[in-house]
Amino acid sequence: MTTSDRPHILQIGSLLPALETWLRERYAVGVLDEAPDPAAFLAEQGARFTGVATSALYGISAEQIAALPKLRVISCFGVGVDKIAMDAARSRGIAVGYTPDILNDCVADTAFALLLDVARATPEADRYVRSGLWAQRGPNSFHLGRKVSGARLGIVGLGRIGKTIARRALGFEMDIRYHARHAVADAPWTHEPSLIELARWADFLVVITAGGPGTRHLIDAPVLEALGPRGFLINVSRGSVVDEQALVRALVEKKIAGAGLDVFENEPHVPAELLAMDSVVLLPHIASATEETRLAMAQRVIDNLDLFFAEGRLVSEAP
Ligand code: NAP
Ligand code: 8YV
Repeated sequence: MTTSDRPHILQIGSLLPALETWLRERYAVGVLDEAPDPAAFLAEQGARFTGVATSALYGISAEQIAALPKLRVISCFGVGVDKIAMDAARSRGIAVGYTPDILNDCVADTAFALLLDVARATPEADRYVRSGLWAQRGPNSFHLGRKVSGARLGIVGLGRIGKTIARRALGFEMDIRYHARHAVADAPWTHEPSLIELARWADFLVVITAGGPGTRHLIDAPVLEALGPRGFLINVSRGSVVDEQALVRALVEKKIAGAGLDVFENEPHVPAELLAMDSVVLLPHIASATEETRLAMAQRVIDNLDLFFAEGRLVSEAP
């Protein structure tokens, strides 16, 4: 393919530097958020793009898709497609590629990091040492944590990542149950059709459903109430799945014991109450963020585009 034959790809926002390099080696790339007026850029140049490279964080809106009349493929860096206007893409027969499975290990590892951190209060303990309080107050002066090994783990969403989290939990000899709309045929763990009952039973409730309107505020005040004053919430799915105001109230009123959060309703903004609490551990949406996994995700973004432009199909097509 000569340089002038290259398909034109619209890059929605900044991506992993290696991915940006690989895109430019293969395609004619225009970057939407580098344009001084992105809407004017789309109106003037939208008709030249046949592909889009985006991420789970940026997605692509129905309005943006409408401004790309020749668009044939969207390749997303990430597995969550809640920010991609899937209906608008489907109605035009636009293929949507994503990066499933590649990130299961790292997201599951992060869920466990958060779970151990909240149970054993390791970030708070680290602050205790650094602030000099340990030296001042002496041995055994830090409060006791909660035991993870053998505890009850409730998983909300037993998909690719949920199953990987469950397998991690076997190593901790945890008692595992899960909630999803459907029982998973090949899963040896108990399916709990009632989310409230799962929360009532669990010591740790780990949320790893898809995002989007179908799961908005699935974790609400009654679920948190059921989790109870000795229960911990971990969220590595999407901020939208948890009613954040209800969560803040539950934490302030000590209706739950603590929370480990990688995702928030209005990223990168985190409610001020959470920033001031020792009972929460807060991460900046980094569950998949290792060099190995992010590079593998970038490779899949490229592979999806390359295969689409060569053969009209994708390595991983979003359902
Ligand atoms: P997946 O294989 O599609 O699994 C999604 C699970 O959610 C399924 O078990 C599904 O089961 C369940 N679910 C969907 N709607 C539900 C509802 N209303 N109530 C209860 N359960 C529901 O997806 P995955 O690859 O494991 O990824 C899951 C999500 O993790 C992604 O969509 C993304 O949002 C998030 N994620 C976050 C990060 C991060 O950086 N924090 C990284 C990667 C992924 P049923 O259909 O039977 O209900
Ligand atoms: C993002 C994620 O892709 O895969 C997902 O759904 O949320 C993450 O892995 C990542 O934050 C990069 O945008």
